[in-house]
Amino acid sequence: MEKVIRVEGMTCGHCKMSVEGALKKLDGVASAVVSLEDKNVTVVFDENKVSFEQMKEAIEDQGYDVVA
Ligand code: 9UX
Repeated sequence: MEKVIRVEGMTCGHCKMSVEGALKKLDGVASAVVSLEDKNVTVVFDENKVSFEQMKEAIEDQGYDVVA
């Protein structure tokens, strides 16, 4: 499925790479695309393999805040 997750604190291209990279490392995440303008990341994932909670943690581990 596809989900748009709101993320606070991403401002430059390196932030974008950090968040996308951290999500893509998770088993079950097929793609992750950050929009700096929209302050979100669109994730395509297999909900049987990865949970929202795991994705939230991966983003927070990079130092950004997930807005519920
Ligand atoms: Mo760019 Mo993002 O210098 O936390 S990496 S703003």
